Amino acid sequence: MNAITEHVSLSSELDLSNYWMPFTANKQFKAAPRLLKGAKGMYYTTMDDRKIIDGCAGLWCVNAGHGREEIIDAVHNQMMEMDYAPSFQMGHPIAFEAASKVAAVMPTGLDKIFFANSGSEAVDTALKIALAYHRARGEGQRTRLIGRERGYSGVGFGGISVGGIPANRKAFSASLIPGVDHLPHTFNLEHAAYSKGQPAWGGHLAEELERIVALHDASNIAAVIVEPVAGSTGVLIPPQGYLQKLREICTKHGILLIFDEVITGFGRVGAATASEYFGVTPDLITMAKAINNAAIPMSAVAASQKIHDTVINSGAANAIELFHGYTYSAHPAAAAACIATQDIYQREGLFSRAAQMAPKFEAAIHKLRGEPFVKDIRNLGLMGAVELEARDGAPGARAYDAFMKCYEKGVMVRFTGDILAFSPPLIVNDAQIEEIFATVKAALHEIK
Ligand code: PXG
Ligand code: PLP
Repeated sequence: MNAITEHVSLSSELDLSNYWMPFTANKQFKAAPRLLKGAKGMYYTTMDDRKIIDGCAGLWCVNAGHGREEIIDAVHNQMMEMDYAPSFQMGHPIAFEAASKVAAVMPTGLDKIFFANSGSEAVDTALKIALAYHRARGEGQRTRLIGRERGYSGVGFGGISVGGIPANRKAFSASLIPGVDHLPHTFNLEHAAYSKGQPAWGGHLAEELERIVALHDASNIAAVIVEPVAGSTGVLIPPQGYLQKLREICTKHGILLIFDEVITGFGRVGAATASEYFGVTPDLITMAKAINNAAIPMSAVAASQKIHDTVINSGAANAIELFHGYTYSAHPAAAAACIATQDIYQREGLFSRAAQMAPKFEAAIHKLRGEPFVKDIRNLGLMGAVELEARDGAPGARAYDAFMKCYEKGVMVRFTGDILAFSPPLIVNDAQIEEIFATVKAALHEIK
């Protein structure tokens, strides 16, 4: 026990000193901890027995709502049957079944599923598949990768290299993978503030890809990776025509297009995938989080048949074709949770429910226009952001205060910089949407 932990009135027996928390202001948190002990449906329960409505589906991942008994039962039964089995040179039926379920909701043609355990691993996997593919087809010099400013692709060395978040890269700058360029991000306050859905302005920014391709020559470029809608950096919606243009340019130059759908996959935008929603099919899709309602760590890459077959047919009949995989790839418990989750999505029609609720969500979030400090609001499907004016000399402080006020008032929101982000479970109802944004409004009136 240390001095900090003795102050924890909520949990006097709990030692907070050993757990080094991820992406957390550890000193600040441990001085005033926020501890959750339960979750069901749309709500968390705090240590002091308050109900908190979940405005962000955990970290954009609990799309079917918390504590789904079908998932819990499936995991329990699987663990009783077989807790673990290797996935290297061995198989278990549930892994194949999970792959079929996932393939069924991917865009047509993207039906080869490689499992990993986090979005970051999925991104590393997709980048490696892209390199392996070009090598297998005799273009091994295609090694360059193109990401985007304000992109988040996880925290592996691959992900932070193609990602475009300065803070995530700064300390690791000398060790980023070489040969990466970044497209400009597409957010523009002057031309696209308060856009509902896709901004009309900005499609031309995809042309920047031609400039990068000209600089290096297409023959050296393996892949472009973007989030169809950037989540982490504050819900940046692709301008009209932008993704289509990226697709065209990639196709023209033989460059693979990877959509990082770790957040947008499984209903978030009101369709199974953002690819389907926007009508743009990439060559590879990364997914994680809602793949199994975040019940057990799991992620995956969906690859086109062409990519898969090219790699698979490059080796001898008895040789491993892709030297890649994780101890827990297709872990039986994660696979069981995945199958049960996909069944819930289908049975309850949650992807179309998200599409149905989207106009209500849009109306409710845009009602915050004109409230204190609000300088932009943007939304698509069931994801949205409210950007606040930063406090002079203290970037992020105002959003943190708003987040804390909302939490005190019983609503969980996310904040990144001075942006509040919202992504409720797809089971959210009208009253809960109203409650989330009414609480944010009240909070904005109480902060400085
Ligand atoms: N790609 C994208 C597009 C993501 O959003 C990752 C990769 C990495 O996934 P893992 O499972 O390695 O975390 C992500 C993750 C937030 C937040 O609140 C976003 C993520 C994770 C945690 C918090 O913005 N995105
Ligand atoms: N480090 C060591 C020493 C290992 O033996 C392994 C896997 O066998 C790893 C790292 C990678 O772990 P994982 O497969 O869980 O990614």
